[in-house]
Amino acid sequence: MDEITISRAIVESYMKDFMGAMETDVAIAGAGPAGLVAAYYLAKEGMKVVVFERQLRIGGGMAGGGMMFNRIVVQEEGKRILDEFDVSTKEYQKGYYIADSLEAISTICSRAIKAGVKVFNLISVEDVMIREGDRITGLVLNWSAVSWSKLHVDPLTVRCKVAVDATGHDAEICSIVVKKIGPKLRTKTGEVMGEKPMWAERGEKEILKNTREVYPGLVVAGMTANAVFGSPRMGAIFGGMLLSGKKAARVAIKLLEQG
Ligand code: 48F
Repeated sequence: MDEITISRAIVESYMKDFMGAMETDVAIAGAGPAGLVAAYYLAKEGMKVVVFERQLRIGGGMAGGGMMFNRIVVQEEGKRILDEFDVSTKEYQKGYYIADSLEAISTICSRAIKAGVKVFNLISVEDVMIREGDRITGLVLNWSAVSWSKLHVDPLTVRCKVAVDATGHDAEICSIVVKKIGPKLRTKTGEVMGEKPMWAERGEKEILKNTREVYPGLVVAGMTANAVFGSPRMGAIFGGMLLSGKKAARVAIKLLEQG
């Protein structure tokens, strides 16, 4: 056993993937359920996809289920997506299915990676690149440890044809766009309108309509979609996150086809 060989293997293999991430079809911020589901369906269609996740662990809010009870609930349409991923579900009551949140998120992540998605954890998206007449053309990255340590270190940039903001409740990429260039999102106010109080049924209904291109080259998915368009949160029902991820993939593919 040679420690230097182990070190070389890790650095070389990582760098190869990181270099590959410099130019992609779709770059996704956030490896929560919405981001990972979007990534999976994009990769399945042959797109080159990368996901950048701030935290050490993937999965965002899914692993924690509801109030740390590690279970999630999905409705019929959400169950169909879990079936596609081969995640087990049990009918709790007509129209309500329960799944183990750890099985769900680990399986979704595993299937995404096996489909060709490159997931980079411990990297935060801290800015965007806007070119070609008001269009997102890339994401600006830094090690999460840099901001956690309150260091000032300049970032690096990756180019993408389409970016997806799947950063959850804080809609971080959309907020960055508004902060940097003003209220130019395709919302009523042009700004991030902010998520409304818990209303599971409305939140789940509106998330699909809200999952769309919110600025040229930028698609919103998951809780970000509801936060940006001012729709309610929905708590520990996760069907909307899965359906939104799948729709975000369709929206991104359409944008890629349009060129
Ligand atoms: O929060 P998160 O799980 O968002 P989601 O996929 O799902 C929402 C549900 O978990 C739940 C819910 C269900 O009804 O409401 O809350 O929409 O995952 C978002 C991920 O993005 C990461 C963050 O660490 C989390 O894992 N993230 C946030 N900001 C950044 C980021 C950033 N600037 N760069 C990289 N990753």
